[in-house]
Amino acid sequence: MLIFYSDDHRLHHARGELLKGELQPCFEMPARADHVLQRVRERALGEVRAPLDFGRSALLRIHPEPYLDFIANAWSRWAAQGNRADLLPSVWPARGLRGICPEDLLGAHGYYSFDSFAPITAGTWQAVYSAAQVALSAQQQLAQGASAAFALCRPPGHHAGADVMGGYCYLNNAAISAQACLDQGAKRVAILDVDYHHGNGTQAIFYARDDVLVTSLHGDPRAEYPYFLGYADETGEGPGQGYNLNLPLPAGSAWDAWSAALETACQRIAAYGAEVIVVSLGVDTYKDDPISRFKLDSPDYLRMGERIARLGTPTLFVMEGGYAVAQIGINAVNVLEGFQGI
Ligand code: SP5
Ligand code: ZN
Repeated sequence: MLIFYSDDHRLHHARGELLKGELQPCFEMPARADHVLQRVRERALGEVRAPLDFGRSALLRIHPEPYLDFIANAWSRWAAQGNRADLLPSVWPARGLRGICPEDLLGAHGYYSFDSFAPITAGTWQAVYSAAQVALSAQQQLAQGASAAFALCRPPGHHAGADVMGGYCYLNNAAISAQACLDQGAKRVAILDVDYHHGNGTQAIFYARDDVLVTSLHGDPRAEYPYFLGYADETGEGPGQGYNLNLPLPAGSAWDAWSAALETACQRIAAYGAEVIVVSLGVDTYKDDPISRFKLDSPDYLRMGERIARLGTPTLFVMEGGYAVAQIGINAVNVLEGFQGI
């Protein structure tokens, strides 16, 4: 399959994230994409191509213009105030506060985020813009008849809502490409989110719609980030009622339990009659992931790819999380090799 990748991901390299009361090195780092790319090449998975530039219009189908402008302009405004450190939010419009976007940058960053895990650096906009173009370039391959393509996106996207960043995510690459499929004539698109964390942004974007079925396997939000979405009783609303499927699993879940949930998701996708599947491919389900608590092992990712392939539907793989950096390439590429039946 074709692989799309841009070096621009390197432009986003934040100094730290808040964990246990301290600023620690970011788990979401450039080396992640390097390892995946290296493994893609080692295994000769397919040709690696630079993305085309489709401009802002496909991004605007998911994200409102003021949100894009905020990300695009925040750093220059911040630097003009004499700042050099990352812009990191710390105040949010929670219950009892008003959702009015303030003029002040720290306030505006709080308005456009839901946690402290989406810092803005000098290169963040270029990196997230290019990641979205990577996803759109891979999507174009499917539109032209390919049975699969891999968008090696970084930063990831599935926590980003229409106008809210968080969880290392700014632009929702999977949602942008799912919408592009619809805009080019597909009637039913399914998203299968296998990242360890619930894809709260993706769910929120499509929650009231029946043209995108969102399915997600993830750590139970009672115990796991992002905490405030991802319960099994979230099944969609209005016309979207019945088109959201959450499969939360307890900490410690290994392939037996995980693959049973995958079976449930795949059967739902087959019943839906999806014309395209967008896989939010996070491999932070791995047993040695530093921030996650599932127990998948590297060969399990081959089985994962095989099961997805059995749906017999054109599939776009979009890179999401995975923080066991040395194994991320093996695990992500195993899914793709399992899919291809290598
Ligand atoms: C795309 C993606 O995978 N985003 C994940 C964002 C998770 N950030 C919050 C991490 C909270 C970590 N709790 C850590 C326990 C470490 N022992
Ligand atoms: Zn994750």
